[in-house]
Parts: sequence; C-alpha cells; structure tokens
Amino acid sequence: MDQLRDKYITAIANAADEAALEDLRVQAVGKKGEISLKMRELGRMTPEERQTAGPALNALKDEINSAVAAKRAALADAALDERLRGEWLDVTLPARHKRRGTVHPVSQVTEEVTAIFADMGFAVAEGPRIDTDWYNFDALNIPSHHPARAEMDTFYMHRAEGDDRPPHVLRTHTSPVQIRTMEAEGAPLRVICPGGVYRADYDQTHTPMFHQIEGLAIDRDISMANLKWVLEEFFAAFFEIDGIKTRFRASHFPFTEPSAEVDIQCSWVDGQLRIGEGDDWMEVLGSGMVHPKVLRAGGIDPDEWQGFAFGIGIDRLAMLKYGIPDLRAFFDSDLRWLRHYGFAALDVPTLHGGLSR
Ligand code: 2NL
Repeated sequence: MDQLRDKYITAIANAADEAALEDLRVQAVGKKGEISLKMRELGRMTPEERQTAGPALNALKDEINSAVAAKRAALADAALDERLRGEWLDVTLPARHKRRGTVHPVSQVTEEVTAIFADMGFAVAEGPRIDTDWYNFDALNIPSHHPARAEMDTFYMHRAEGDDRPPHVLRTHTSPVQIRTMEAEGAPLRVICPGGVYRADYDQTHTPMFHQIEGLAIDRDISMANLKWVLEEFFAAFFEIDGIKTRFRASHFPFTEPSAEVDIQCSWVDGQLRIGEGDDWMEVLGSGMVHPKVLRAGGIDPDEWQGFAFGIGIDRLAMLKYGIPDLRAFFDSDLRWLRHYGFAALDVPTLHGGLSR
C-alpha cells in the first residue's frame, strides 16, 4: 500500500503536463485503475483484513485525488506565468504614425461661400468644363474677333481635319453654366456656379487651372443696390467682419452694363494684410448688371427682366482669408504645407455612425 502511495504521489508531482496528469489519475483511481482493482479484492478478504484495508484504500484514493487537483492547479498557474512572460506589451512605445488627409482650402472656401449664398436664396449649378465657344464666348457678348477672346488665353480642344463641329474650349469662366441655367430654368433665378476654369497663364498669382464662383440673380426689379447689399452681406459673413466696407469702381466687361470692380477695405501693417480695417482697398471681384444681349442669349426677355452678376476667384479668396502667399501651392502634389494653415483632418463617418480619427 505504501509502495503504491509513493509511486503515484511521486509520479503526480513530476507530471509534465495536463495530459500526463490525467493518464496518471485514470491509472490510479479510474474505473479500472490500480486502486479500484484493489478495492474489488476487499470482498475476498477476511473481515479483519477488510477493516484495515478498506479505510486505507479510501484514504489513499482521496489523497491521490487531492494530489491530482493540487498538481492541476499548479500546472495551470505555471502555464499562465509562461503566457504572461511571453505576451508583455510595452505601453511606453511611441504610437505608430498615421497618415491623415486634410480638406483642401479651395474645397473648404467653396463650401463656405456656397453656404453663405444659400442663406440668401441662391441655388448651386454645375456644368461641363469643356464647352462650345458659343456658351463660353458668343452667348456672353464676346463675338469671334473681340479682344477679350485673345485676352483670356483660351485652351482650344484639338479638332481632327474635316471635323466641322463647333469649336470646343476649356471654359475660361463658369459663365457658360449660368447661360445653361437661364435656358433650363428661365426667370426669376438666383444661382451660384462654382468650379474649375482654365486659362493659359502661369506665375505667382496665376495658374492654368483655377476656381471661380459666379453669381447671378434675375428678377423684375433687380438693381445695383441689390448687388451691393448681397456682396456686403457676403463679405461680412465670409471674413467674419460686421460692417466691412466695399468700394465699387466703374469698369468694363462685355457681359455686364454697367460694370463694376469691387474692392474691400484693408490695411497693411508690417507687411501683413489686415482685411476690414484701415483705408486701403483690395480688389476682390468683378460684377455688373447682366447685358441685355446676354439675357436674350439665355432665352430671357430683357424688357421684362433684369439681373446682376458677379465673379470671384475662389483660390484668391482662400489666400486672403487664410494668409496663403503663393497660389501655385494649391496645385502642388505635396500638400503637407496645408497643416501650417490649420486645415484639420476630415472626420470620416464610420459604419457604426461614430467618428474615426
Ligand atoms: C471678372 C469677374 C464677372 C460676370 C463675371 C456674368 C455671367 C453672366 C452674365 C453676366 Cl451669365 N455676367 N458674370 C459678371 C461680371 C464679372 O467676373 O473679373 N471677370 C473677368
């Protein structure tokens, strides 16, 4: 009996793993285990022998069962310790760098301007960037040999020999979208047309592709006074300066009569531009009353309707509002400089409706 005890207690203490331990348990106290077989022999013993052997076997069985349970717990502890040694994490390591996009200033300013004009009842219209020379020029009272065609440094689309469709151009302004909107919707009308436009020009303040927003309001009694109010509301909202002053200077565009260039109040302090204060002026847009010929080209009767129109450069507005010095930076493929001007990453909605950052 003592031999049996020593054999199992030692083997259990030395069991290498859970499986070896279970084998030992079955060998000792399983249904056909050594202890169980010995218990079956009790029946053939004398009552005296049985009286000592019975309790001793039961005690041994209990002892082996508790040795197995203790060893099982010790093996589980050792396994956990082993995992903890292997799976440690250094929470002091610096985080992995995540590349994040930013909203482009041109997109942001387009949205800001659109929202301000939406509050004044202007809808948004878009149209093709390649259009016929009729929509881009003739309809805007710029006939074939008008000097304004040459001044606009127009990109003409290539035409194969024998192709006698009307010439197409990369639009030089978004006015063709306004002509199309007049044709499609008629009067009255309040619309702004944002988008990319093209002119063959390149220096610190000109890029061959840039962005413009043109506005158009047509009704029975529209005047220059309405134009001035709308533009002053716009500048006050856009530059966040109440009561910002504007100056209208007489000018000339083929598509408006009378025409005005509009300046906003500004000053220069230590080479820094301050908008909305001082007594200098900064030219920001061109405008005027829509020429009767242009209304007619859009299918609107100039004897019944008048309208004002204006055109603003979005890129230039973005430069003025955010103090960006070189227009060409907008069209650089490396946009890391944007961060310098505080353009934050886009919040991208996730499937769960939360925000991923
Ligand atoms: C500028 C400013 C301007 C317009 C654009 C316009 C559009 C239609 C009819 C009449 Cl459909 N006018 N747009 C008007 C005045 C100025 O742009 O500096 N352009 C060279």
